[in-house]
Amino acid sequence: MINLKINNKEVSVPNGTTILEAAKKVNIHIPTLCHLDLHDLGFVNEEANCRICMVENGKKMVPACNTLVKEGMDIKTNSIKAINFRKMNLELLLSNHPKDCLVCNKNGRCELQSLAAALNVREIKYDGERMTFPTDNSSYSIIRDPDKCILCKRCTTMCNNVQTVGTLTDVGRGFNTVVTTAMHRPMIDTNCTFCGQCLAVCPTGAISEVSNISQVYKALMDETKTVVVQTAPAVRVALGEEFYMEEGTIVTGKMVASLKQMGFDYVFDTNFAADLTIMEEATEFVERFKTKKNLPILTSCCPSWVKFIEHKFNNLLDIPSTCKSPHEMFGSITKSYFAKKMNLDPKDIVVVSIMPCVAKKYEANRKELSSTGYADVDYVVTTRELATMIKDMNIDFKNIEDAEFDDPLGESTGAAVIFGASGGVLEATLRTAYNMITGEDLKNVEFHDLEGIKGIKEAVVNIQGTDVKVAAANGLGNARKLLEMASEDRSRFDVIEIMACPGGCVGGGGQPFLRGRSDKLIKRMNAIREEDRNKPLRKSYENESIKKLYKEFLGEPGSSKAHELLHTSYIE
Ligand code: HC1
Ligand code: SF4
Repeated sequence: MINLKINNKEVSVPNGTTILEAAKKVNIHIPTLCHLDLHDLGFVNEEANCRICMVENGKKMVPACNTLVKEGMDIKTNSIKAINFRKMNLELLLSNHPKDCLVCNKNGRCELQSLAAALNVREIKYDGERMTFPTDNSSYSIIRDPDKCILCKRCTTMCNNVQTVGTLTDVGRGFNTVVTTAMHRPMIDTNCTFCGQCLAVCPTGAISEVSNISQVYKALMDETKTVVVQTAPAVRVALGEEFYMEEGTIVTGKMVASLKQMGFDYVFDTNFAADLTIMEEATEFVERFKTKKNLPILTSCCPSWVKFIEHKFNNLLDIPSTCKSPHEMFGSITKSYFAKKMNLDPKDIVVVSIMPCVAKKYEANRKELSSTGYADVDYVVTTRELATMIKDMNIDFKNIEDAEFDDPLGESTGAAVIFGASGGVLEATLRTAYNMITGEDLKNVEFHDLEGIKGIKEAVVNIQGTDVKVAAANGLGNARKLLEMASEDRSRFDVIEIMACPGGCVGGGGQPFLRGRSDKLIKRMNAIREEDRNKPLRKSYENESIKKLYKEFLGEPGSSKAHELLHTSYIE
């Protein structure tokens, strides 16, 4: 053990500990900016280039985040010298930063802004030359504004080391350094999967989502349109965080009530379509499993993951399930079945998806996802954007009385809600596949090996004497590992679930920012599991509205009508 003093407190920590970690151990806060430690999610940014965490070590100033403790050190984190150093480094950063905070997309959520407030910066002393680069708003999901970049490299660490996609890189040296894409290509023309994880860790407004709020407001004001909204499983366990509610609070009723107050004509649930997805996907799996063809089947509801396999493993494009993702299925069912039921012309229906994800914006714009001749989904709004809309409309979210989803596309089972947490789609599939294979109801519906934030989870489930080998990966780096295993030995797994974001959709790029708190993710996952346990029905085939949909409209799962509306193909 190493013994040292921090602000006169005796500390004893193992060799190899940084000053920052040692300080944390004795509850001494040292401000940081580029540093971000989410090691249980496989992410640590150790660039040490912002110099905000400078502390006094005897006569020297050192960065706390990458200086290892030494025996007998006497560290002062809050001396006037340390504070002035920190402030000066922040002022230098601000001197090369736009001053449009009042209208910045990150206003109120920016770590640079919070730090300037916390360090009581009142003037920007150094007003020298400023670098300026064009903004990239070529994609449907992400806007990059390099002028707001502080070169913390969190995004490049995420994109290269964790997601292993390799879209973002830093080029140039010193003052001319910029984070960009290869050959400065617009994002839309790169291999970016739009997972939004770079955005989720960006401390400033340098990477942000494309907002669809104004299009939604326009649709709500258009009296010729019927505006239908659906909400993804993971939104209801995170939205409350934007209103300072306890993390993991389930706010389904308040979310529905707010959407009704905003003026949506119908408030439905993506969970309904998640049950539908299970009916189609389990049918597909059982068929492939019986014929031992095209295994392992890969889940296809995560658009980033789909783009990843299209770019990086296109030799495996015969194995993803052909099912559209639930929110896309929802869109095509709304513009066909529901339109017919309500005597509406699909051209007059606007489908809005509230999603924890920015890749869903890109997905909604994939041309093939338009089974009725109109885009299945018109606009995608993230959890954060929904919070902004609720605030825009002065809705008292904390105190609004709960409301229920509308019928018939609002009914769902517990199998649907667990889609929002890694391992959930797999578990939901197994609950229904078991019934399809055996004709019996599965008694113990929880597969605990598939729960939690571990990057790769494996399980073997015995169905009528036959082992079904399953695995789930969250994060694209883990997906890559799992796919490499599956490529080497196609018989190793029968079903694989992949979600591009940490913990699954609960950790999506459109969710409230974690700001270094991976425990928030665990609380959201626990809330998802709780919502499942609270549901009277927990298997998709028990959903009465789904049974009715097949009876009245689709026929059997896997029918030609179901294929026309609910399945898709992939781009090689
Ligand atoms: Fe997801 Fe899905 S679970 S992809 O993670 O299959 O975004 O929440 O809506 O479509 O249902 C996201 C979440 C979501 C779809 C479903
Ligand atoms: Fe990389 Fe994902 Fe960001 Fe695209 S969205 S640049 S893949 S981290």
